[in-house]
Amino acid sequence: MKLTCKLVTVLFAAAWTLSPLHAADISGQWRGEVETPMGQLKMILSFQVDGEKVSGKTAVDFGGEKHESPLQDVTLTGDTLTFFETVNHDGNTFRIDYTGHTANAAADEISFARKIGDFGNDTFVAHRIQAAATTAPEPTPAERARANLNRAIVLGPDDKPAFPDAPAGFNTPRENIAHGKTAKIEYDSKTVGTRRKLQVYTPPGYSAERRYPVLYLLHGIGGDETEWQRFCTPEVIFDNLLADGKMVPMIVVFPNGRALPNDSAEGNIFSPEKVAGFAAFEGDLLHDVIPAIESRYSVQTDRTHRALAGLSMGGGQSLNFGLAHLETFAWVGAFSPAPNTKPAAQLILDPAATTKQLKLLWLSCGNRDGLINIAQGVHATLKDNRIPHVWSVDGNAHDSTEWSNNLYYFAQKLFR
Ligand code: FER
Repeated sequence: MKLTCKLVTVLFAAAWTLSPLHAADISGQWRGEVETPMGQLKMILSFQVDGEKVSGKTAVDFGGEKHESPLQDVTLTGDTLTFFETVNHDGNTFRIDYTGHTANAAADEISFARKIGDFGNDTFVAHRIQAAATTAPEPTPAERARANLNRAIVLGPDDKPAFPDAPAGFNTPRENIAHGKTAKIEYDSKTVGTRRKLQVYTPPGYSAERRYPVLYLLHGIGGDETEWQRFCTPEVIFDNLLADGKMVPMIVVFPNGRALPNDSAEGNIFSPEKVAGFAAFEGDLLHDVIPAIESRYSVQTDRTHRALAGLSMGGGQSLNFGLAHLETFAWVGAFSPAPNTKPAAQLILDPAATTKQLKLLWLSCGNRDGLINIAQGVHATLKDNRIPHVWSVDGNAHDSTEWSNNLYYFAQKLFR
């Protein structure tokens, strides 16, 4: 009896190991060399196996031209491994499909066939050059966040500029025009429980005799209430636009969007605690910043005279808070929005109401910005729901040229 039991167990175990449905261990790094009509392509394939889930990436060196891309739809069934990658070459995006035969994976060998778009096939054998680290260290939130910045960029047909680069001199100070003032202000925040700083631009000739619309302009993950001034000289852009009669006189408020008792951009700016401060700013903005401004400045206080915009983390905040509070803001702008942007389905709860209430929704990103997938996702959802918006993709990266340029055009559209 005991023996039979043991025999059954042994047979079972043997059947399990031999079963073609039991996938081979493919984790680790594999090197392959592919002979293509255009020369030799060297490739490192890396696979991570996490239970049933397999993920990976390719790192390719093609005659000195290097690129990395994530593997998509990695599936390992029996001895067959399939996945694809999307490659961007000379402005064209195409798909490479891989089929691997893994029967000899235990001997560190996988043979692959590739199908390159609609125009080619080849085969190669990859050899394992490094086994998987037995305990892959979990990436820290900071590493995960930074990795996001290096994502492969895939452009779609809509991803084009909506306007040219700002004209020469748009951000050059001019002597012979009137200048606005930028003041440093403090306010008591019930939300954070501290006294907080912000900056306020008032246009030339600001007078309590009239009431002004207000733009709240938010900074990025490494910034604070002074970041826009360090990056982009917004006061110069506004003074010049006003002098040329291209902008409605408005007050522009630069708050600190990290609503924490310690709201400095020092230390690990990607830490979950610091990032959480950007979400908490919703309460500070609505309940503390806006009332402080409206009690001290001569401003119009209805939704059609309030705009919310920002760069990167501030772009994500503008979408998250602006679209959730159309009773407060009718003008919303996101320049290079960051991964703090809520999933698109959560941003647009009621497409018809959103369309009806918004005066302007502005979404932009540079086509060299590794975060562009965030803005692309928002654009796709807006388009699916037929929500009118500006979608502009130009040739910049995640940089101040991008933000200055967008501020220049966005400011001209406001409050008209
Ligand atoms: C991230 C990558 C970038 C992220 C935030 C950023 C919260 C923000 C960048 C910026 O504000 O410039 O993964 O996660």
